[in-house]
Amino acid sequence: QAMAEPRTPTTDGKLDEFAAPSHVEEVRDQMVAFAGHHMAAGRKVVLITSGGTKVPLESRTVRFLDNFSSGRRGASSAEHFIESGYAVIFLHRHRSLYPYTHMFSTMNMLEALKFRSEEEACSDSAEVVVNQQVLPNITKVLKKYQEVKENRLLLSVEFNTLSDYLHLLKAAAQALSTIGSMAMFYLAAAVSDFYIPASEMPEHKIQSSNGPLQLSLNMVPKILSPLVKDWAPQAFVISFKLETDPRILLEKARRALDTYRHQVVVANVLDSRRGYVVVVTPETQTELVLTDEDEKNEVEIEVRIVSNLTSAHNKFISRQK
Ligand code: 9Z3
Repeated sequence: QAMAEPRTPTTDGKLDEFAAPSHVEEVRDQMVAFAGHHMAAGRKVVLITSGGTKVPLESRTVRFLDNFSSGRRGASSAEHFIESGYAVIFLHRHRSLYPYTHMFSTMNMLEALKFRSEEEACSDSAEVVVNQQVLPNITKVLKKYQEVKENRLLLSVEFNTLSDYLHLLKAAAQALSTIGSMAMFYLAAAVSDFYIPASEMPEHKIQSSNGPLQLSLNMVPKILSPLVKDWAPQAFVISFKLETDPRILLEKARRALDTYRHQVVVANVLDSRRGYVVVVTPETQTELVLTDEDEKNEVEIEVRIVSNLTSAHNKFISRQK
């Protein structure tokens, strides 16, 4: 039996309740220039969102609600999109995982460095080099990173709060509407469904001397709705659906497609997200799975996700023509 759910408010896209970051116009101009440059070179552009949003409880924020996402999905996908010929706008949570550095994120930088020679170690101007035993594939990654930088294939934009995220996503959608169906949205960020409106937020730190804390949170309006309908109606749009209960995953994914009428939902369960996802479209349902063999060879599931979506995007573009 279908669950009854309260309707989530939609938005006409005005975002009045959310404070815009001061640099939003500047970022929009950068994104317009980026999209135009790559469109002229015949390159498709994907906007990737990555990492979790932060919802402050106080306006001088000491405490906040966070959504879980390490940013690994987004960072790894960015690399595979670039490998497939896309230019990438990487809209990510400050300090979440980043393309090309994400594989080194757990390492201690000092463990990867050594003095060129033992004698030199005493001098302040000693030359320091990378210990290739600790970072065996560093040359390959560095070469790739520099190539990407030189060809300006990656535009990095950061967010912290839910408000930043909403305004920057809107700006990105407006910027990418200039390139029509050549644009893809890959919305992997974990976005809060709840927030405290500015008018109800205390300015100062909430005091525990006032006793237990009761929070009342508003529903965040569904940004996917104006994105698909108004801001970038020609683009190829993919949202992600995250659940912890696998029994409701596919139903929720289908419901999202029905509600927002975009092209694809990638459905995943928190615990198995690294090795199993389902790519859901109105007509199809495709399971992508990593085998034990894949895991041994350190294959990332993002390579399969990106390959599936880039071919779907190509078909989408040729149908528009
Ligand atoms: C995802 O489902 C991503 O795949 C993960 C990736 C966040 C699980 P990591 O960053 O994890 O590699 O650690 N993202 C979407 C999450 C989300 O909030 N989706 C909303 C929902 O499920 C819809 S937009 O309701």
